[in-house]
Amino acid sequence: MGLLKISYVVTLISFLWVILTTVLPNVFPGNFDFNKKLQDQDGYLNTAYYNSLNTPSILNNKLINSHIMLFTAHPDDESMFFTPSITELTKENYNNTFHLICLSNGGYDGLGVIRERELFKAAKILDIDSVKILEYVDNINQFWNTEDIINSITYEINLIKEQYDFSDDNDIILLTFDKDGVSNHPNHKSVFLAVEKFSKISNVRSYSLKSWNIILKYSGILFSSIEIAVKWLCKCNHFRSIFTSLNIDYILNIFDTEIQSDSVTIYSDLNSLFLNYSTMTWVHYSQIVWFRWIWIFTSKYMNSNELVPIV
Ligand SMILES: *[C@@H]1O[C@H](CO)[C@@H](O)[C@H](O)[C@H]1NC(C)=O
Ligand SMILES: CC(=O)N[C@H]1CO[C@H](CO)[C@@H](O)[C@@H]1O
Repeated sequence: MGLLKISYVVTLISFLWVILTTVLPNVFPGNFDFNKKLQDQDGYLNTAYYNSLNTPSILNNKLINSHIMLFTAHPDDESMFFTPSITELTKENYNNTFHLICLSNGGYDGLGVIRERELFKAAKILDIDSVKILEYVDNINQFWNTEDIINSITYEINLIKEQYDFSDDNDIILLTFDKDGVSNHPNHKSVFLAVEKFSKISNVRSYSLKSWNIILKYSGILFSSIEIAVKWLCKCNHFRSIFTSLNIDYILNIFDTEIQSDSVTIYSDLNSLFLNYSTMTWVHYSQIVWFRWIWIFTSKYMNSNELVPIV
């Protein structure tokens, strides 16, 4: 009986999530007048080129017309943590070129060669323009040397500038983990430390993926749905004042991220969620052990990302 009730609740939340992320943005598409032509050609539910939930903060933060370089530590990091950002930022209207630089081949269990192949396949599905795997040694007990990584970052940036024939650092945006690295993995943290240091000594903008606490992390679509519902409702002054009077920190924070433009929240819609699920299950099959299934269906990182500028 208890199980039946849980399944009702899960079904209800799933329907709610689809309405909030996919149906409502189509009914209220927002008014973005860039690349009109592409919008008009969009056959799929009008969300393949922009999404009224995500597009405003992406435009505010100028995450457009750029070369976005995502630095990860292992093949599958991009699919486990960053898919909402990748599927959103690679949409054609934003005119970004997306580069993935993975610092190791994830060979800790001896599956390096398979995982390299999987990464290239995932990149194809995710519409990533270029992929490179570096030769750092995958080890859950080891930090990588910050200066080494900074040298690698500098080298890769110069390579891309050369390949795509531009010289302005403002055309580049770096993206990586934050100081907690989602899971506290020392390899993840090392990449953050290097990107952080690099962005201090250069003009390159960089963003980190916010690590959530354990409750948010395993909340699947629950808190995402609440956040989006609050965002929709607070467009109406009446609800806004009700919410403000409740004075709940969690909800006030959602307001803040909606109003302040310095952090970018990205939510998947139904289309990109399926894409996320399938890259993880279909492409990174060597990594699908039982606990990864739990991750896929309970992790909030599979349906939303919060990107915070590194300063
Ligand atoms: C697209 O981005 C590139 C830089 O990556 C820029 O040179 C070009 O002008 C942009 N195109 C449009 C239509 O804004
Ligand atoms: C299978 C699928 O849904 N693919 C879509 C995923 O998202 C990208 C970018 O938003 C689209 O270009 C794909 O068609």
